[in-house]
Amino acid sequence: MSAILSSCAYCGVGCGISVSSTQADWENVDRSNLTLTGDINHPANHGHLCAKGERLLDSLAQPNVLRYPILRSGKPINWDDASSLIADKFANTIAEFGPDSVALYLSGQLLTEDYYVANKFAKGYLKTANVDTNSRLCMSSAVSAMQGSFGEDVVPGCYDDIEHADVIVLIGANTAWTHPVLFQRILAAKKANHSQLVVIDPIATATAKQADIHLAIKPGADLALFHGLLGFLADSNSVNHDYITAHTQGYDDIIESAQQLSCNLASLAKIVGVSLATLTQFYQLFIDGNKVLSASCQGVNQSVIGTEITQAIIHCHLALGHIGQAGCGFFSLTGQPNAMGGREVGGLATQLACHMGFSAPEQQLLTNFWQVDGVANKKGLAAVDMFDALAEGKIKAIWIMGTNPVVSLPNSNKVALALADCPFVVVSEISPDSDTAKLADVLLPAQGWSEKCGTVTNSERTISRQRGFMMPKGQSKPDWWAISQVAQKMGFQGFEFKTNASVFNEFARLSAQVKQTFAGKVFDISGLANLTQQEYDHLAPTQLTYRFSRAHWPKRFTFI
Ligand SMILES: Nc1nc2c(c(=O)[nH]1)N[C@H]1C(S)=C(S)[C@@H](COP(=O)(O)OP(=O)(O)OC[C@H]3O[C@@H](n4cnc5c(=O)[nH]c(N)nc54)[C@H](O)[C@@H]3O)O[C@H]1N2
Ligand SMILES: Nc1nc2c(c(=O)[nH]1)N[C@H]1C(S)=C(S)[C@@H](COP(=O)(O)OP(=O)(O)OC[C@H]3O[C@@H](n4cnc5c(=O)[nH]c(N)nc54)[C@H](O)[C@@H]3O)O[C@H]1N2
Ligand code: SF4
Ligand SMILES: [Mo]
Repeated sequence: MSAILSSCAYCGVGCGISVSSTQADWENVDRSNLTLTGDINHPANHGHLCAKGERLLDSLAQPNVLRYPILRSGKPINWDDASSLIADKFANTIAEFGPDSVALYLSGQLLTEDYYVANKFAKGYLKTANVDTNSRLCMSSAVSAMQGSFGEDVVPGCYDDIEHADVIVLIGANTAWTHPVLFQRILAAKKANHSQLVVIDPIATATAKQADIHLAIKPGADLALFHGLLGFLADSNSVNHDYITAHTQGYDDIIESAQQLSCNLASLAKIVGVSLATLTQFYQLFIDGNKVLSASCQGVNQSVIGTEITQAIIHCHLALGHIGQAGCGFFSLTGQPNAMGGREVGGLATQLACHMGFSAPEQQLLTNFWQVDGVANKKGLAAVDMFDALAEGKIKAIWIMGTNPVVSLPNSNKVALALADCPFVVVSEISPDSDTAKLADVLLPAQGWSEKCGTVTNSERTISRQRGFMMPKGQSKPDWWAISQVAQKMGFQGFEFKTNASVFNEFARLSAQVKQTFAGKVFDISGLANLTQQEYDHLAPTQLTYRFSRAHWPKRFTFI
């Protein structure tokens, strides 16, 4: 019996799995010889799995797998011709209409290696930052808030904080359903440590039903709730002024408006939509519970004021000086298995790789590292704007990977019509049946979860290996390989990658260079640069640690 360790593909908890086979030979392994369990040594789940993870092997029986590249007419085409066609169409479109007439729309379900190569291709070679991802739909509010408050998209909390917390506050998150293994851990910690669970959600969800306090607030009232809490912390002399003076900026600018809310708690309770007793019970618990951990998800992120709400939550922790200490502070739950990895390679239209922005020195670093004549010099179009530009005919060629925007973006009819009218649509998929795949001029077969190899980064920024254990079906290929083929056909040098390890190494070397050049950068995977193939193959889950302590944090945190 031999086992392969990999990761669950379904959510941002990022559980480790172990797939065992009774067959000695992994090549041509048969599904009936496989068993799947949780990886007891993985720090995200310590062997636990939820119902979805336990049934991962059932997904292998997918009825209609895409095996070969095909054209819209249904005619099969070989990879060589398909990549030549895509290269020609992208090159001609750029020649006629400029770099911003093309776009890539990616997915938090891709691997970090796929994401890295896609970004390099678009921002370094096509010279457009029109590269966005479905992670925009879940994570952009949290990203902007952390960039604003901490100076970089860095998540202070981690799963271990759950056991150290006295109070856990879930805001806009139905964690019992959407991050079940983490929720079981919260319930276990609650039982063992008598910690309190607060759930803030307009609906009495399965999560809320397990809470000690459920604040069934009005939708969107989170902003008033947390801004009022900041005022309450000040009113009750709980604010850590030494910390604020030494490590933050902007407190004085916002505290007055916060206290305008907290000075009349009865009217604040009305605005928020809860009773005065519930409001004050929660506020008092935030002070009395020594260590408070707040975690938010889509009820906050998908709000039009999601960034402001997230910042209001962070402000309360900053005011107490409770950031970067065990068991307290802010934590952002990511939805997709690799939303975090995508953010790290710069998978959003609004950033460059390794948490860089578009300043001249940051562009220059990438220009030198990739040995190109300049990179995209301004932000590109974010998801919704990208599809608006598509509908307006401004984007004339698009490559969609690992996501089904016809279903998942708002205004789906508009998205479908825009794709139908777009002169050239490429879709990389594992299935020909998705609504988006049906609109592709060229449909490329991607490798599915059981076949592909690379890395993913979970909610608590642990990088884990995904390891394929099934032979890829038909001519399906890794997404990074497909992009590299097209890039080479366009005459670009720098896409001669032979393995996923070589892609990862380049990314890690870039991180080392960024860290060396910009001393204040917190994102740092330089320790993983230059892994040998064997080291990469055996890479154990590795967590990026950010030191938020006074000694190590170079920037001031900001009240915005
Ligand atoms: N089974 C399953 N699990 C999944 C996924 C899946 O498709 N299926 N998808 C994964 C992905 S990509 C994501 S992003 C996550 C999503 O994970 P969650 O965010 O936990 O999931 P949602 O169901 O969107 O829960 C959002 C909650 O916010 C509440 N809410 C709505 N408006 C407000 C508001 O104004 N304020 C507050 N405080 N709450 C509000 C809603 O009532 C809801 O309970 O799940 C991940 N896990
Ligand atoms: N109404 C409504 N809309 C929503 C949401 C909501 O709660 N309600 N939630 C939003 C959120 S948070 C999210 S994250 C999005 C999710 O929206 P999508 O990203 O559209 O979600 P999926 O259905 O998971 O689409 C993934 C696609 O990738 C394909 N695929 C699977 N594995 C691979 C692979 O390895 N490579 C490639 N190339 N393709 C692969 C699958 O066949 C599938 O078609 O939806 C958003 N839209
Ligand atoms: S909690 Fe998420 S990552 Fe873990 S087994 Fe369930 S779906 Fe997979
Ligand atoms: Mo999501």
